[in-house]
Amino acid sequence: MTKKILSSDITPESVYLNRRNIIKASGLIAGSAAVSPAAHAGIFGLFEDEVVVPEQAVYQPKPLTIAKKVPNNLSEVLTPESKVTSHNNFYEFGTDKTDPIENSKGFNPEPWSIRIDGEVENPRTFSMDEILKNHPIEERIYRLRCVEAWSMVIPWLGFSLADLIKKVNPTSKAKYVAFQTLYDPKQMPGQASRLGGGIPYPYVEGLTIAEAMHPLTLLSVGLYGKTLPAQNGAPIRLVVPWKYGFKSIKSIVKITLTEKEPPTTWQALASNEYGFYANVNPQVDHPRWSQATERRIADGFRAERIDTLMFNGYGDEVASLYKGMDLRKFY
Ligand SMILES: Nc1nc2c(c(=O)[nH]1)N[C@H]1C(S)=C(S)[C@@H](COP(=O)(O)O)O[C@H]1N2
Ligand SMILES: [Mo]
Repeated sequence: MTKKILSSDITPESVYLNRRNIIKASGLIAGSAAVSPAAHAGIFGLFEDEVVVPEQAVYQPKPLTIAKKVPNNLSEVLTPESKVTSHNNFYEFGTDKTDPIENSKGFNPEPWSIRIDGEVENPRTFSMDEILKNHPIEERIYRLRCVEAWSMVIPWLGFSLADLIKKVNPTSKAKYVAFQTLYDPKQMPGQASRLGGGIPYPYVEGLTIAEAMHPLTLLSVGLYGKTLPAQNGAPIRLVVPWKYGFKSIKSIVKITLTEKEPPTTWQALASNEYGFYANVNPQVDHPRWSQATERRIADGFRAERIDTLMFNGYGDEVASLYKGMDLRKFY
C-alpha cells in the first residue's frame, strides 16, 4: 500500500523563523538552473506533483553496539527520542518539520558507501560495513542548535571524523573538507519536486581542515542506541556541535579534501544570512531574527526559552580555532 501526497496537502508553516521565505523571495524556485525540470511542475501550484511514499518504512533502525560512552558534563535533559526523530530539517524529504519522518519511508540506505578523495594520498571508497567494523562506536551527548533558534540534546552514536580522514592521508594542500549528500530524487522526493523547496541539490557542506580534524567533530551513524533513522540522515551524517545545525549534513556519500573553501548550500542560497563558518554565536543575530535565545524542544508542546551559549557551550574546546578572527565578519 502506498500513500500519495499532493502538493495541496503540504500546508505552509506560518512561522517567522523560516528559511523558505528566502527561497521564495530570491526567486530560486523559478530561477535556479540547478533544479531539475520536474521541480518546475509544482511552481505556483499549477500542477499537483505526486510523491509516492510507502505507508511502512522500508528501512528500520537496528541496535548498535556501543564501545564507549564518552562522559559529559551536560546538565540538560535529553530531548525525547520521539521528538528527535519527528521534528527534523531534511529538505530532501520536505520543508515542514514533520515531512522527513513521513516522506522518508521509501528511503533505503542499504547498501551504502562513502567516497573520500581530493587532496589525499590514498583516495578510497569505504563501504558502510567497513566503516562500522573499523571504528568503535562512541555515544556522545551533544546539544544541537538550529539556526532557526530551536535546540535539542541528542545522544549520538559515532566516531571522530578525524579517524576516517587520517586513513586517506591528507596532502599538505588539504585546507578544507567538502561533504555531499546523496542525490537520488527517486528516494529523496524533495530533490525533484516543490516538496524540497526548490533549493539546489545535492546538499553540500564544508569545514576547514582544523574543524574537520577536531575531536568533537562527529561522523554519526546512530542515535538513542540504534542506527540512524532515515529522517535523521541515515546511514551516516556529520554532527558539528558548536555550529548551527545546517552544517551537520546528512546521508553523506562523498567527502573531498580541497585547497579552496568549498561551496555550501545555505551560503549559496543567501550568503548575507548564512556564512561558511556558522558558529553558534548569541552576539551575532541573523538578519531576520535574534540568535540570543533558543527554544529547547521537550516533551509534548513544552519548549522552554533559554539563553544561547557562545559556540553552543563548546567554547573551551573550540574557541582556539578562531583566535584573532572577526566572528562578525566570518559568521
Ligand atoms: N542533506 C541535508 N542535511 C541537513 C539538512 C538538510 O535539509 N539536508 N538540514 C540541516 C539542518 S538545518 C539541521 S537543524 C539538521 C537537523 O538534524 P536533525 O533533523 O537530525 O535534528 O540537519 C542538517 N542537515
Ligand atoms: Mo537547522
